[in-house]
Amino acid sequence: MEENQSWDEFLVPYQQAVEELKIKLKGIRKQFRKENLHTPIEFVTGRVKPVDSILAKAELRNIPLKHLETDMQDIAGLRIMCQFVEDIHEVVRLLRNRNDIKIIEERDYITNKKESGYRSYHVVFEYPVQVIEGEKIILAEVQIRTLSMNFWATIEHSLNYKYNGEFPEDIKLRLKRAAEAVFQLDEEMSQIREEIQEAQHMFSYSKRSSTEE
Ligand code: 0O2
Repeated sequence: MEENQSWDEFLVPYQQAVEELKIKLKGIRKQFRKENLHTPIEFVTGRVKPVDSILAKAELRNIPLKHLETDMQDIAGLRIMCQFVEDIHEVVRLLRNRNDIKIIEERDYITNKKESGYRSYHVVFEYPVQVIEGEKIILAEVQIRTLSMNFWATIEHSLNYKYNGEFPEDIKLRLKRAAEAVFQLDEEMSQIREEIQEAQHMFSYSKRSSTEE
């Protein structure tokens, strides 16, 4: 951010990027549904980080305001919610294949969950935005998670506000237990899905062979 720049001015390309990316990511969902295929994307949200959160994070991480563009990767933030853990990996593959974004970092908090119990897959990428002055490349972050991981993260995030980041030990423990329950739920759902798919496969196979007789 330049010294004489206003927040409104600074945030214009980020707002533009979030709006464009929401449309593009929702477009993936539409295409899957049109083809009558299981869509790996359940829903998409996006936001530009509020100025007070930018300032708080900059102070916490010692990021000078003039380095915001390069050092704060989630001013433009998108979230993709999926039904199953397998869908998260499918979404990551889809993102890697796009040529309108350039991935610069992936953080896999699914395999390596955070100390808090937080699980999600983060992809940081460069995205070109067309502004009046020409093209501006900004950084954006997309967080990809299941519906249940999102449920946990949303509640933990709002409790964080209440406790100002300092959870009492018993709450911390209960949140970790809740995160474990979310993990078990996702596992169970994946297994149920696999069994349904196998049963459908066997059903269509036996139907085919009976009509061929
Ligand atoms: P917001 O906008 O309020 O969500 P790190 O150094 O790893 O702690 P970094 O480098 O910013 O942090 O990257 P990270 O962890 O990949 O991404 C940070 C964002 O991930 C957070 O944004 C949250 O959205 C989410 N996140 C990370 N850890 C947790 C967690 O324990 N609980 C919840 N609910 N969300 C988490 P911000 O900056 O908090 O802002």
